[in-house]
Amino acid sequence: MHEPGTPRWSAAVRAAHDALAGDGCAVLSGFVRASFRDRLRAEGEQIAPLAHHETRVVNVYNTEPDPALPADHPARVPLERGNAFVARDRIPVTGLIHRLYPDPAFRAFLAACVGVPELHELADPLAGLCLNVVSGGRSHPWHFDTNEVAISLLTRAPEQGGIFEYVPGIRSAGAENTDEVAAVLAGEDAGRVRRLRLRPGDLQLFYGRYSLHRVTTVRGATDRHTAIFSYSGRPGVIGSAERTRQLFGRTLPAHGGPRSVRVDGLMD
Ligand SMILES: O=C(O)CCC(=O)C(=O)O
Ligand SMILES: [Fe+2]
Repeated sequence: MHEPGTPRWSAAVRAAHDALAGDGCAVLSGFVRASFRDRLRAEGEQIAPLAHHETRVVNVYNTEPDPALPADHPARVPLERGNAFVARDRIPVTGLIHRLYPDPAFRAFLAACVGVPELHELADPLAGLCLNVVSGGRSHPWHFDTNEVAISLLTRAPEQGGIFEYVPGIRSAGAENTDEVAAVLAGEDAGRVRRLRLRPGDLQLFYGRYSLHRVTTVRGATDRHTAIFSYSGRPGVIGSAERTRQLFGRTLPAHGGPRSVRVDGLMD
């Protein structure tokens, strides 16, 4: 990562770029060296109690469904969102994930993998970097992300369950494809669903805005932890006050400003 332009750097970038282009997802196995994995897990365990827990019934777009929509529209399918986020301002700046998030070499590497000139940290003091905590009996249900690209790093694996499932490219900037989304929600399109059992230290790059995805129910006493790194091609991105309150249970003065802009006209 710190040797841009070298043959190994270029090969790693090419592999991730090809996987993203083909499957909407790239996994860099063992991105975090084995000697750092205990510390990575322990740092996550230390902050996990600071997560905002608020189980809510949501839909796949995280919107208030329009009552005029037909009953079988995917926006009308209720899902229980049971994951909890630790916000950036609760993550010590000395922690590994907080050092990685703004790191210029990390961002340049990711930008090259994604194929964009630059990736900026979000200006959002809560949402740019989070720890996603999924406890036993809970899941992070089917959804689309606001961001085009999601970068995540598993820091603690559950004993059972907690599988990352996704359907690559089920919608595009021009088409919601609600029939197929409804079929996946109804469990009728299992053949299209891909499954990833991530290991601690694996870095995942993922086109979450266009690929329907979820984390299945975690089983056992070990909560599943992932660091979620959010970037944008534009500087200055801040989440809306309403969405921020849903995710973190609070807002900061920064969230009072103008609404963030989406790259398309899709529901969310
Ligand atoms: O924790 C994960 O592996 C996925 C999280 C996710 O999809 C999200 O935060 O939007
Ligand atoms: Fe997501």
